[in-house]
Formats: sequence, C-alpha cells, structure tokens
Amino acid sequence: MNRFAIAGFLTISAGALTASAAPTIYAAKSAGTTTVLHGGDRELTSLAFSGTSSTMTGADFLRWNSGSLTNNAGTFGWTDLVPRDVNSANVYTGNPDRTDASTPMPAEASKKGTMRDVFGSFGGPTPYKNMSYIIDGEDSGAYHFDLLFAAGQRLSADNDGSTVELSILERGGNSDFNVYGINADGSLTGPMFVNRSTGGSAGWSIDTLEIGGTQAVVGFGISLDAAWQNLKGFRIEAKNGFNGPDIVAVGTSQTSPSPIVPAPASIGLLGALSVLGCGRRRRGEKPSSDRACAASEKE
Ligand SMILES: [Ca+2]
Ligand SMILES: [Ca+2]
Ligand SMILES: [Ca+2]
Ligand SMILES: [Ca+2]
Repeated sequence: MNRFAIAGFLTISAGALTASAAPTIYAAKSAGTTTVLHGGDRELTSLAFSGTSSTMTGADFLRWNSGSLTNNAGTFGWTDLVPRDVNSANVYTGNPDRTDASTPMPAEASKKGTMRDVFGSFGGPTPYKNMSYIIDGEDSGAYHFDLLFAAGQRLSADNDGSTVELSILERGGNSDFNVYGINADGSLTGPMFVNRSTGGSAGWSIDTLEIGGTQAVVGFGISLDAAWQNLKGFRIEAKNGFNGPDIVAVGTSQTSPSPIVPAPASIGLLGALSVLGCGRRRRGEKPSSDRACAASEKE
C-alpha cells in the first residue's frame, strides 16, 4: 500500500465512523401505533416508525421528573403556573394547551397550566401521559423547555442507528425544532435540527383550545448521535422561523443509574484490596484461575 492508498484508507475509515455516529430520524407510522381514549384524554400504548422495528411504549413517555419552560413571559418551573393562550389570544410564544374534549387542567379557571400537567403522569389507576395536553407554540415565536429524568438517571445513545432513543410528537407536522441533550453538569450538547418534513402521521388528529380545527399529530423517532452520553434530560427549542412547534409529547428509551466514577483515593484503595485479594487466594487451597493476579504481579 503506497502513501496515497494509506491516506485514502484512513479518510474512508474516519468517514465511516462519522456516518455511524450521526443521528437518524424515522417518521412515525400509524400502522403499529396504538392509543386508547379515556373520554377526551388519550393514552398511547405503542408508537411505531417506518424503516425500523424499534418502538416506544406509554412508559417511555413517563420518564420526566422535573423540567421548566422559558417563553416570552419568563421561565416557569415544573409545577409553576404558566399563563395560557385560549381562544385565539396569541400572547405567549409557548404555553400549555389541551384538546377541546379533554379533562380541564387543574388551574383551568385561571387559564393556567404547568409543565407537569403536560409532561407528567395523568389519571389512574394506571397513570399515563395525557396525549391531549400539549405545549402550543406561535408561528414566529421563540421558546424552549427542558425535561429532566429522576435524580441520578441517565440516558446514553448506543452505537446502533436502528434503535430509537428519543421520540417527539408535534401537532400539525408543520413546524421544525431543535433538540439538545442536557449533560450531567447542566451544559448542553450541540443542537440537533429536526426538519418538519422528516416526521410521519402517528394516526390521530387533535383540535385544541387555541385552534379552530383538527390537525394531525406527527411523530419523529430519533436514533441519537452515539456521542450523546450520560444525559440527564433534553431541551426542545423553537426559534423564529421554525413555525412555532406545538409539542404533544417527548419519550425516551430506558434510562440507567448514573455511572459511578471512583475518586482517585478510592482507586488506590481498590488497587490495594486487589493485591490483598491475590495474596489471600495464593495462600488458599486452589489458586486456579488467578491469571490476572499472576499477570499483575509480573509487571
Ligand atoms: Ca399560544
Ligand atoms: Ca440508537
Ligand atoms: Ca405545529
Ligand atoms: Ca379548538
């Protein structure tokens, strides 16, 4: 292999690595997606996508433990009351909204709702994410919201482009949005732009208090960039020009307890214990498979 061939090989290898790590967006498909209506409140039981056998369940939409919403009126925590636009009064760039036929939110009388109302659990005896509750965006308005897992829970993307780690439902399929991963220290990953054209109908339509007709709910299933690791949550962002995304739901694959990183002092202690362990076994009856001890002692 000459120098140029080697250079070419290295370039191809780097390209292949980049391609495997990039996000892949799958359109939701109504065949394989199932929901149950409880009066006007909708429970999703299965969400399917075109081009992959990866699916999401209702439980995948109940992973949020806290969060916040930032719109043109300020920042509102998980249970803070956010003023709502109702009946064509477009004042807020992003606010809780609900379908005309759904159960009123607890603070309905004061025309307010919370992030918890929209993204937390609803109803009983088996609670679910109420797919009739959404965050409504305005055409040219900017807003964003954060959703966080329970304390200590983390999500890491695998290196498999066929598995969906994040799914998002949007009313209308007529808006774009950015997605960021929120790192353990609160910093953000770079933005991932999700184009409205990459979604697909999830199989049902909604008419909310803010609009006067039905619009299809459109879903996106995202296999994240493999570099997105140990995330404690996600941010969804609407910018001017995105046509006001109206987010119905955000689901993720299973989270795990955050990885335990031993402190340097602990590592030293572990090393000492390891040597002690080898010594004990050596004095025991049957050292058998102590190759690791033997190898470490040779060094
Ligand atoms: Ca609004
Ligand atoms: Ca994946
Ligand atoms: Ca929309
Ligand atoms: Ca309406």
